[in-house]
Amino acid sequence: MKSGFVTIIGRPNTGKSTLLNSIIKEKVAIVSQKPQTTRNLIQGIYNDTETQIVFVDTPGIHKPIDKLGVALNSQAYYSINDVDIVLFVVDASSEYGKGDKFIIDKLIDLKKPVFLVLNKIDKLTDEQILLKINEYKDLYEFAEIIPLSALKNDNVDKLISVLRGYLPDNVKYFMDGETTTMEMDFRLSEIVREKIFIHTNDEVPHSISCKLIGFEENNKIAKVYVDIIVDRDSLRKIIVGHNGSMIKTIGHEARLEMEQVLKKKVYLELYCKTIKKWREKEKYIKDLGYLVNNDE
Ligand SMILES: Nc1nc2c(ncn2[C@@H]2O[C@H](COP(=O)(O)OP(=O)(O)OP(=O)(O)O)[C@@H](O)[C@H]2O)c(=O)[nH]1
Ligand SMILES: [Mg+2]
Repeated sequence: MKSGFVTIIGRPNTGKSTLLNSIIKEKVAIVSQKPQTTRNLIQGIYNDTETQIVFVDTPGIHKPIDKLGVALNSQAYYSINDVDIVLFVVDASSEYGKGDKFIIDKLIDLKKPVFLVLNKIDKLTDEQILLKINEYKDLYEFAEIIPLSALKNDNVDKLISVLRGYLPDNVKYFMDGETTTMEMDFRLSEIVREKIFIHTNDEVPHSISCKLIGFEENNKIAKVYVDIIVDRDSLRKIIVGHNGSMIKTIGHEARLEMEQVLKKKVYLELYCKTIKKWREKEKYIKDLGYLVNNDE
């Protein structure tokens, strides 16, 4: 029996949450085509007969433009120091850039194994993959370099088998069958946030937050009430849409996904509220759960 904690870090949009879901074989983290989707540390638990690995998905490290951005980065930094092994995920189909260098600099003097995960290799030829490995191998003393495709689930099993050799512990932290430590409140509000990320553009998805404000259930049906918080009144119009069409689409898609997670019928009510400039107010950033702890 081998076990340990592994964090998944990298720039926004490199496929960290997709990788977590692919490893856990369940959707525990929301995913979108837009950067800065993940805002919290999200734990997923991988189990097989000889291994238990607790993976921590993190917000993409970026140049922050508001207090929310600072809080997101600080969660990723916190997780680096809180685990046994670091997976640094890059999008192998994009150019190595300043953002990657910034992260590599953060890893200098880190006395734990760092794996480089070259993700999105489904977009590359074998030759291009080799070129990428060569490009990265001298930038840091990576313990391992693993090319894979999180989306196509290609070579993800290899990552697990290589990780096994680095796990430091031999105790189980969680019961078999447990796939995540995230509370259902959080998972349900995140489903709504994902649909907003998918259906709105520009600053809109980054300006909203979602919070579960009510939950009741019996054997047959769950009633779920979620607040969509926007940071200015003009965004409420966009979220509601023409004749309520946008909020209907968001609600419909979110409800279908909640029914899969809860395995019962769901009645979902969404409310849109304004908290002016919440992304600049530490009180709300904390209240909405985007801080690791009071010291961060
Ligand atoms: N082609 C391809 N696309 C991928 C792969 N992995 C992830 N993606 C896509 O990349 C986009 C970003 O994926 P996420 O998993 O949300 O990325 P992330 O790193 O968690 O992003 P943040 O939470 O914003 O930091 C989505 O559109 C994914 O479908 C992959 O292996 N191949
Ligand atoms: Mg993510």
